[in-house]
Amino acid sequence: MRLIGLGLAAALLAGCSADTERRDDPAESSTSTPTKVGDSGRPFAVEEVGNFDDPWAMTFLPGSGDLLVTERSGTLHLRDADSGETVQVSGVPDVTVAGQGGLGDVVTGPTFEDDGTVYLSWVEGGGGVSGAAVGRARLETTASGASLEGLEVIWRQPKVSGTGHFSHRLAVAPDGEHLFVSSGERQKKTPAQDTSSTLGKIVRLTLDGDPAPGNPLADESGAAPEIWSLGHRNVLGLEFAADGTLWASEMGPEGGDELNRVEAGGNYGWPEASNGSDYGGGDIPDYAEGDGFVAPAASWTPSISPGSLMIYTGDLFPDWTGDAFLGALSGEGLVHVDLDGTTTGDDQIFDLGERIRAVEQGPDGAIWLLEDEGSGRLLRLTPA
Ligand SMILES: [Ca+2]
Repeated sequence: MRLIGLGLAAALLAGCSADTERRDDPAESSTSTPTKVGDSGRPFAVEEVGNFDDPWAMTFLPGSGDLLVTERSGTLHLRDADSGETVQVSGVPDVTVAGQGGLGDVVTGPTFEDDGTVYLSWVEGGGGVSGAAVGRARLETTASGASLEGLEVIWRQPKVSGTGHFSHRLAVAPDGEHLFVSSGERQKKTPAQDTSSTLGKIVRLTLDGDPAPGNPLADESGAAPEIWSLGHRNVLGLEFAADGTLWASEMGPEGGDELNRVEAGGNYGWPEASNGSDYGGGDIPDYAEGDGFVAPAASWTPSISPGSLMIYTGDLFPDWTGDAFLGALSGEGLVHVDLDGTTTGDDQIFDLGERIRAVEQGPDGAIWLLEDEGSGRLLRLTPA
């Protein structure tokens, strides 16, 4: 494992040394173009089971199998598993809708079946600055509707100018004691390497939103104690595998989209290293042995724009158990990456002809997708 101290030292050294030490050599790149699979090659049937306005995230509720769906404009829906009907959930916080921001992720807490605890993320703004907030509430349902009760903000991203790269994806750890949040670099680049800032990081919190004890920089003077890993650009997928490994999908710049295995204290390189380039062709060194950065387990050039990540644990698609699935925005499909524990194998993209914003596994092992923007269909994939 590469530690933060080494990563920063390497970055500083690289900044002072010749370009030849950090060359951008495609031959050394692990980047790939996935095999494209059209309609006829799909091992699944696609069924439309709903429709939402600019949906962003969804999560299935333990027990009932009902589905919560967020819309970026600030609406939360609850879809009944049996009838397929949806109700609007009241008590959602006011959100700032601008650029990539709005209502974001929703996940259930580890005690959901006892107390209805859910976690949400959204963007707060005002005075020309904005940032993501993470809140906790209880979902209460009645015969006629649903509401969020006792909503409290438990963590905030620093507020800065601009409307991009909030990330604000949530994942509850399998230990049931920690909440992980991806905190994007807000298109400011350099904060991702600044350990005093939580921008460009994945943070690890207690379920109350405090910095979790034992975080890797907790004893480092001036460092943000929430930090779990750094050097991230825009992590829009964050998911634990059954073996407890945390995986993250990350939007690269022009090319260089990534699937990363997230390690405590790992430095993932942005903006010092990327298998992509700056928009317009500006060079960014590829990951290279000895650069102090954790290279991606898989990366994609040209971009697929991964907006979400799911690790499959069902048995409806037995060949896919343990594999990673990414919803591709510009790639307009579902990317499948063969995962064998911590090692990635072949990848393929199922061409769906629409930007895919969210991917989740349903209670019965079906794969559920949400299309992006406008009238986004909710799709259910089952074996063909
Ligand atoms: Ca590069």
